[in-house]
This record gives sequence, C-alpha cells and structure tokens, in this order.
Amino acid sequence: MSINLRTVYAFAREMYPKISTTPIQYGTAGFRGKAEFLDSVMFRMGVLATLRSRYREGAVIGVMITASHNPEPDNGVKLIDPKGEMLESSWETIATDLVNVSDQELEQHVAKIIKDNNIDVTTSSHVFVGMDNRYHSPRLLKAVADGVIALKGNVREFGIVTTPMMHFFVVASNTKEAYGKPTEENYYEKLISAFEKLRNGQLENGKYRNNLIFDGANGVGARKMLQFLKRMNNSLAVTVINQGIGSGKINEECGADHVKVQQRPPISMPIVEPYTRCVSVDGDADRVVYFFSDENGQFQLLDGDRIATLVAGYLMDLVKSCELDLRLGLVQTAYANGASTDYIVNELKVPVSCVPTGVKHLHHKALEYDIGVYFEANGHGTIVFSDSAKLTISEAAKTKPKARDFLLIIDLINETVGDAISDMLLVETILNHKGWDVRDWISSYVDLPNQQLKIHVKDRNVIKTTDAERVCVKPEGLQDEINQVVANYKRGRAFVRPSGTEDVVRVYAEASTKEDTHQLAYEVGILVQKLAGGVGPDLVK
Ligand code: G16
Repeated sequence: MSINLRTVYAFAREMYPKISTTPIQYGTAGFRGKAEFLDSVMFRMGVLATLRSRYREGAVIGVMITASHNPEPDNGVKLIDPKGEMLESSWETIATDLVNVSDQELEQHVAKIIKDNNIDVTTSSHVFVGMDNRYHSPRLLKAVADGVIALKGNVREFGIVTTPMMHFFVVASNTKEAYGKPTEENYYEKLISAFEKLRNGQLENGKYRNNLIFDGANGVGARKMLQFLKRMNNSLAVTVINQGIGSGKINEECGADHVKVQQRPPISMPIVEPYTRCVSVDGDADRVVYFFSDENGQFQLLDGDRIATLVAGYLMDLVKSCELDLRLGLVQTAYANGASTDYIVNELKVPVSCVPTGVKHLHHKALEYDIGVYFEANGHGTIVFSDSAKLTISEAAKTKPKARDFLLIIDLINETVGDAISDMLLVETILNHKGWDVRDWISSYVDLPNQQLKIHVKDRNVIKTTDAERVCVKPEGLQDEINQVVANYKRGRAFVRPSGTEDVVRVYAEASTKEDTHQLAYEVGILVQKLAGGVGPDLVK
C-alpha cells in the first residue's frame, strides 16, 4: 500500500483548515476547547491515531470525542492506547506539535513524524472512533475519520458511546476478544451477567434497599444506563434523571463534577426519602459520585475517596478470606481528603501513593500492585489486577466459593479505565453483600470539610508544581505565602495547580471546620489572583 502525504494537506486545506493561531496544548486528558475551533485538531488526531496504530504494529488505537465534565459548547478528544491506557506521554508532545503546525507545514511535519519514529507506512492501521452526545460531536467524528482515511487507515465508528465503552472496545479487540467482544451488546452482557450472578437473586439485604436515583448529567451516561436497565432482569431499581431529553444541557447544574465541586444535589432531583442512595455521573460517564440527604435535609457526599476505601476494604476482606498472598495498594491524588488517607493508612493498613491529577498517572501507578485500586476524589477510577493475581484467584476458585465471587467481581470491573456505570454496579454489589445503607458507608470516617475554587488568570501556565502537585514552585514566593496562610488553620491543607481541561487555576483547601475551609480557600485564591496574574472579577467571600 502506498500513501500520499499530499492528501493530508489537501484534506486540511479544503475541509479542516486551521482557523486559530492560539497555541493549543495537550491537557490532563487530551485536547479540549470550544467546539468551533476543534475541526482541524480532530482531523489531525485522526492522522495521529493512524500513525500510532502503525507504530504499534497495527494494534487498534481509540479516539473518543468528548469534553467530559466541561460545559456543552466545549468538546475534546481522548486518545486510547492499545492496552486501554491513555496515549503514552512521549506521544503527547508529538500530538501537541502536530495540532499546532500550520496547514502549509502539515505535509512535511507528518513526514517528519514518520521518519523520527521509524513508522512503516505500508502496514495496516486500525482506529476505533466514538463520541458523546454533544450536538457538535458527529461533525468532529467525521473529521477524525477523514484523518484516518487520508492515510489509508481502517476506521470503525461506534457512534454515541461512553468513554469507558471505547476503552473496553479497544482492549477487547487488541486482546483478540479475551477481554470481551468489541461490541456494545457484549459490553452490557459482560457487566450485567457478572452483576446478576453476584446478586444471586438477593435484591435487598440488611439495611441495603434496592432503590437508586441516577443523575445522567444529560449526557451519554443517561442513555446507556437506560440501555442497561432494558437488559437487566429488574436486578436493580433505578430512576434515571437528567436524561438529556428536552432543554437540559450536558453537565449544567447536574453531573458528577457539579455535585462534587458545588457539594449540592443536581437539578431535577425528585423528592425522596432521607438516606436514599443517589448517584451522579459526568458527561462521558467515566466518573461517578454518590450522595444523599439526611433526615435534616442536609446534603452528604460520598465521593471517589469513599468509593476507593469501600472497594479497597472489601477486596482486602476477599483476599484474606480466600487466604491469597496478593499485594493490594491504593492510588490517590492531592485532592484526596486527608481523612480518607488517614483511614486507608491507619485502619485499612493498605499502602497508599499520591500522584499528579489525571487517570493516566493513577492507572500507571496502580499497575505496580497485584491489585491496584485508584480513584480521584472526583470519582474517576477503577481497579486493575495483574495477570498473576488473576491466575492466583482462578486457581483458588477451583476449591473456594469466595474466590469464585472474586472472579465475578473482576468481570464486573472495567479495568481499562474509570467507568461510572461499572463502578456503580460494583458499589451496589458491595453494599448489598455487606447489608449496608449509606449511613453505614459514610460512618467509616469523617471527611474534613473541603472546598475547591476556580481562579481565572491571564496565563495558567505561569503556575508550575512539583511533589504530585502539592507544592507550587512558580511563581516564586507563592508557595511561601500559601504556607504562611495554611499555618493559621487547624488541620489546614491547600494547594494550587493549573487545570488541564479548563482555562483556570484550581485551588483546593481543607481544614477542621467549614468556616475555616472557606476562609482558607478564599485567602489562597486571593494569593493566586495577586501573584499569578488574576483576571476577571474579584473573589467573593
Ligand atoms: C479529566 C481527567 C481527570 C481529571 C479531570 C480534571 O476528567 O481525566 O483525571 O481529574 O479531567 O482535570 P483538571 O483538574 O486538570 O482540569 P474528565 O472527566 O473531564 O475527562
């Protein structure tokens, strides 16, 4: 097969011209921005995915069109490597350079990528593409597909799917279906079958009630949850709200990010009994958080840290009761509530590590354990099992019924990436097995009050951090000032970092009381405005 790089330029010039000269950078999870500026980025990512597939000897590379938790006018692209991981970091630079060259330089630049990476352009290449339900996603999907076609790659479109479904399809295909079949139907089938076997007809147990409110963030997660319910034998009673029908916008006053950051319920919440389990996913259904209202109507959050501790505790019990010699570890980021880390270390006695924000970092670290549990506080996470751990559990399953449950738990988990629906089914299984309600779950430890702020600055890249983003090294002096402020608060902790998905600097603060936390977040926010080039309105206390 011969390819003509002139075609890449022709497509770019005629159909996907680069209309913005503002440099665009690869962020926490790929490229994000206003949808109207993304056509050329998408086309070029189709080109890149094709080259990456050839570089990886024809393995399937995934491309997901989504801006996940961002508002509806935004869109973005997440690239999926052959094992389901996010694009390898050395290729992030290649991707950034490729989206930033001019149309005139494109042909030469692609030739350079091919040469520098020794890519055999005569081999076959396979790219899977899927999208969320934003109104501009189909247009952007076509741009990706054209990028693949321009280099004579094979493209398979999956239509509207969640991000974790795309990761599942990529891994299923690259493992020659050992992980499952790369179809939507098989994805449902695998998860539902494991869930229903684990339920074993026991819909309620102890204080666990079969009743759940599901906030779909008006995104693809709502649609797919409805598809799950159609195929489930009434094994889980779910009311889906924010289904994306009518005027509701994706993530607007709903979804996991809204619930976690604003610490309040989503819009359109029905009136429910106190302590009813409610769950919120984000726009592409790779994050999930739980919440409920107590008898005083007080909102209570069960975020990614809570899911991580629940899951880690449950898996530890399984390891012990099956008498397995497996090392379990937990991975968090700086956003993890200090109380959760104390609980993991002192009560669960599980080793815990802290890495920078972004599932790519967490996933990588989690692979160091036999069983690696990773969750960001925002609800993004999963559990990964090493091949030898799976073998050990399979061996044990020959004689121990508990180990057979363990194998079903592994089937229920989407190991390829955080999967809101799979994580939710796992939490439901654990709560059911334990006979727990949300009161039991939340009582394992008391969260420190915490708050996040978004600060608008002229250039968020002036902020540089180290030590898993817990220390700010630039602008000079900012960390010293933060330290001085934090020292005034009991159990105070705060950090700042540039977002990799939005044009803001994020501030995180926690302290022993709510009032102190608000004051601390406010004071650190003011410092960022002062020392990092704040723009826009002053912070309101
Ligand atoms: C993405 C990443 C997450 C990260 C989040 C926020 O989530 O996949 O790992 O926590 O962005 O990142 P930042 O603080 O850098 O903006 P999503 O759900 O938007 O894809």
